[in-house]
Amino acid sequence: MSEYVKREKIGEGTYGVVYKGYEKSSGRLVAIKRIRLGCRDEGIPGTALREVSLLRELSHPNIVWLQDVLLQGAHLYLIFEYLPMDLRRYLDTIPKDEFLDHVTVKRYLQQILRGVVFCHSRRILHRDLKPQNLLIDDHGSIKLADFGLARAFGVPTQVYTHEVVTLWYRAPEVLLGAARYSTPIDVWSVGAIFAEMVTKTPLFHGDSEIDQLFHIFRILGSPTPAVWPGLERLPAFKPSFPHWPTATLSAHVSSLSKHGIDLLTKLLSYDPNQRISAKRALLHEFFRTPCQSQQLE
Ligand code: INR
Repeated sequence: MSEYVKREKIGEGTYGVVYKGYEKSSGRLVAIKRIRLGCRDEGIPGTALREVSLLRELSHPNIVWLQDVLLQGAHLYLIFEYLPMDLRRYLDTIPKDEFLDHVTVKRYLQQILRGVVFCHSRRILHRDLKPQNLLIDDHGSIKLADFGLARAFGVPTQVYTHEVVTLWYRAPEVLLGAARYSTPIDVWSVGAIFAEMVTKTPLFHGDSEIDQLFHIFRILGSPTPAVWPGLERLPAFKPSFPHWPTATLSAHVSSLSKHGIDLLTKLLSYDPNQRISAKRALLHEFFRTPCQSQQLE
């Protein structure tokens, strides 16, 4: 850590505190994530360290770069590139009656999907994509942070400060206890984030796993084995779940264009096997037009 200077705390991630800092040699700003390891002699499991080290090779314009991994005493320090803002904070700075313009929404969504495709093509899942770990700069770039850490450390139910982990971006197959899940879980999160960029409000804001599931059911209609084969075999599925009628997503994102609604619907398909992949999403008609105005697209 002697090569870096740690300054103020800028965040509290799932695994530890994030500080702003800089690299002494270059003066370059960095984000320093301090992860407390288990008890003194417990140390970091070798597998976790190997997982984290692999993330250093994830070099892509839409992935926050992990430039260094340092083990010091009871802490693991992850040194990341620094970006001045996260998407959650940015959406919160927009005045009440104003919204992100649709050109920005489209450019952000495209970049988010490019970052996701890059990770998925390397079989790395994010597992916890949300506006708080999408970082933005002053030049229109958006980058994914926190990628791959879930595999190294697991997704806990509480962050280290006891703050609860948000369920708002969690895919229904995860909420229903699927034993095996894959890349579609991140695509679902991207869909929920897309809607939130349009409205500035979380699309599904549950406060428990069942409440989260029912928020999804109310907005998309309750899933049936017809749209989601195998649904009734998922561990947490109950035939007694309420049957909300098939609903129209468009009512919740009314300013979105026809192509936008179509893409959002495909990102939020119930059946993970039918859900569009991040790669295919980038080929969707929605991205064929740059969209000049809110009305045009
Ligand atoms: C900012 C954060 C700016 N930049 C909060 C923040 C407020 C304003 O967390 C952050 C990060 C950054 C950050 O610049 N690089 C990273 C966060 C994370 C990784 S993580 C890298 O993993 O999401 O906590």
